[in-house]
Amino acid sequence: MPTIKQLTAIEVLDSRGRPTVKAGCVLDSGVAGEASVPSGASTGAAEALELRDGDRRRYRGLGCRKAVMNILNAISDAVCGRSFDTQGDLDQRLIDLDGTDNKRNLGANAMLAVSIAFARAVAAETGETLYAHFARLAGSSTQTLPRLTVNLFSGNKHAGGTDGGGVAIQDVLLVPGSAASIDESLATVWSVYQHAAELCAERFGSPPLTADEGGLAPPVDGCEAMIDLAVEAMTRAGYEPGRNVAIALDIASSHFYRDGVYTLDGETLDSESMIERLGAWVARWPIVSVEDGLAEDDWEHWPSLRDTLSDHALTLGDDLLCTNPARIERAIDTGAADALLLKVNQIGTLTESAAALKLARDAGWQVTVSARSGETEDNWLADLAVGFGGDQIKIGSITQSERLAKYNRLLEIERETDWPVVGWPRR
Ligand code: 2PG
Ligand code: MG
Repeated sequence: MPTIKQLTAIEVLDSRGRPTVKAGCVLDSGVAGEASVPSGASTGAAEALELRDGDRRRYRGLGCRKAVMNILNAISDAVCGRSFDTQGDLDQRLIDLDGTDNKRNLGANAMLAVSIAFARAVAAETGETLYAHFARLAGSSTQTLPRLTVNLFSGNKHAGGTDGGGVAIQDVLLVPGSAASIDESLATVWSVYQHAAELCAERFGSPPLTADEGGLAPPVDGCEAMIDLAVEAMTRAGYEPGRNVAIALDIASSHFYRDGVYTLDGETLDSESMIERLGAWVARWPIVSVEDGLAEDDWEHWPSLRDTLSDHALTLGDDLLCTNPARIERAIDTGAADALLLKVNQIGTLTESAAALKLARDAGWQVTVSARSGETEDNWLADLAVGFGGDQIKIGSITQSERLAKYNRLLEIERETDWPVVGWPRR
């Protein structure tokens, strides 16, 4: 039974240069594990609270010293010298100690860093790979690798917002559907990315800026032009859109929804018109997944969105669900979605994330395991996506080391296991 001897914690910086938390967990045996946690920019209102210092003189209030001190004091006092049979026991201890509904006492950043550091330490002690350990936590026996969904173009919150005329939707992603391996998927995506960058340079006179996750942020005239450009890049790269490579969209529509209307590239759409628009998009382009097509509090219209998309694409809930079992249950009961975007820092512990996964699986949903727009060089997400048996993984683009740490880890896991990439999503 693993006994925690000591916890360590420091503030480190994420890929946007903002503070985040790194924790270490040393077991009595001397074996240790470490983990850094990511941070979102386009966050859902129902996410667990990421504890920030609020001192405007330091990192404009974004410092994580309080979260670090919570690990070194309150959490250490509660767990050091104690044995925890399972991850569930440790996580429950953290949840009880926090005692709030959104982890605002200890901070989800502090709690998740400890939760994953403990998992890493236990996996190391038992000699298990981290993905096998995560599989055991989730009760998953799946022996597949997740299909990649890779950020090609970005808009809105990941590309400087829309005030300067930026595109409303957040991400246009490539899904290398016919690639049989992670290796082939990456080579396919790389080729389309290069052609897209060249196309942008030809069309706009200069290479495009890159967004937070390394996607290109070209000055296109709206969302539809951005999707068209993605299709053109695929064709130029020699792929057949819809056969070799498809598209996933993160509409992130909560961020352009106010007072019951969506402001999409200057147009004002009510919920029905927004659904109609997305329905037209999935009929026109090879789109296989639509994330947050409606806003997180537009619950009433989500079932109709799902009905409209279901012949073509997954109705994927991110801000809608926030990896929160209560919200997922509501979505299952009302038929609001058919796929879960799973981000462990939205809920704050591995055990609750595994509960979210189980709910989605029991309902027959697909699952996309996702990074955040602010990431670190830590690569546990790759092991999590494999261990949890994710159908898709969303890490961002293929140009920045915080993303590549995870892609490279997937390559290692592929080499080690030789497991196949899961089949084409739905179509
Ligand atoms: C999303 C994520 C990742 P963020 O909306 O799906 O792209 O963004 O981490 O900023 O919430
Ligand atoms: Mg999203």
